[in-house]
Amino acid sequence: MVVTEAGLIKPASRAGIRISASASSGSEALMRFAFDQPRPGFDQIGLELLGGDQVEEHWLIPAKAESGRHGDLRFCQADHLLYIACECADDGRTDPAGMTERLYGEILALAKMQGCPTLIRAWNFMPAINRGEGDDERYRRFCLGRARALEAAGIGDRELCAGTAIGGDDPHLRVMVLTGRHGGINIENPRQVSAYRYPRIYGPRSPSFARATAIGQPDGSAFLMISGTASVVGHRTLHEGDLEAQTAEIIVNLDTVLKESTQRLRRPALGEFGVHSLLRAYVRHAEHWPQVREQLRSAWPDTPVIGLRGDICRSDLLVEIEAVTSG
Ligand code: 3EB
Repeated sequence: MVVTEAGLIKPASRAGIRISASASSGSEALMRFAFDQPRPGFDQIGLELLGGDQVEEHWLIPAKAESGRHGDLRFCQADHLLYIACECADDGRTDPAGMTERLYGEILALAKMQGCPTLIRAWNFMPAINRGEGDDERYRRFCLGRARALEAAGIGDRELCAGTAIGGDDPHLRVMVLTGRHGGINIENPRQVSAYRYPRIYGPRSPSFARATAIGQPDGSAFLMISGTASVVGHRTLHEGDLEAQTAEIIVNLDTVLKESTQRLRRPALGEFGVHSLLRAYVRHAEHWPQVREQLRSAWPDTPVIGLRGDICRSDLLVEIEAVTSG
């Protein structure tokens, strides 16, 4: 993937991706998330929906999509994009490192086999993410398994993608990955140390994700996927125990990623979220959702938001927000 002098990104596929709150005629769904209730054929993330502007998320593509199964993996492929999802029973008590390494190994092998080996976006959900002390914390063990699988597949720090890792109460490890024949462009946040360079104090292997990944659209615009973003500056958590301050810090972090993307990709339209964007907020305590929603409404009044109850992967973090936008 190349950004030319003019800031143009080579399209990731011949068809463009669009996110929508519902199905739409003329487009096929590459990925669908239903947050409110189990619905056949929809991907569940196993978190409680707290509210917001929509109850489903459809990632649509104007191309024929073909679905299939491969062992424990489900996949959907359209044009040069491939979505792979899987869920594994996880009681929240066993060490997730081995299971994560195996699952990621299978996902990366399938992606390669299907001709879409490059990571574009990943989500990870698991129970009891903060259980365990120090390096035994389940999130840290998950990071170890993921890092080993990526390493075995020859995927380096430059080839990571935007990510989310959240804990919930549902007893499954769920991994969802969007890959492509061609990759995207990764954007880091100048206020934050890249997660893949976090120091040893956060675990035996650094988290394998980029702060954001952009892919080119056939019309020359960019589709930007921003990772789960928390109140982290440098590599440290800020505002422990203070919801309002953590949310304000996240808003600054998201704004910084937008500004960085605008400059790197030379697309002024990426500078602000709007009606065409979508925010997903994960809050550790359900009663915190109204406050987060209010702060997001003040920052970006027109932007749709979805609120979910989830545990953030550092126990001192109360809220994390991911985003999709285009321009
Ligand atoms: C952080 O900034 C918050 O391990 O895939 C955010 C998004 C976080 C993704 C991951 C972790 C992950 O470090 C944590």
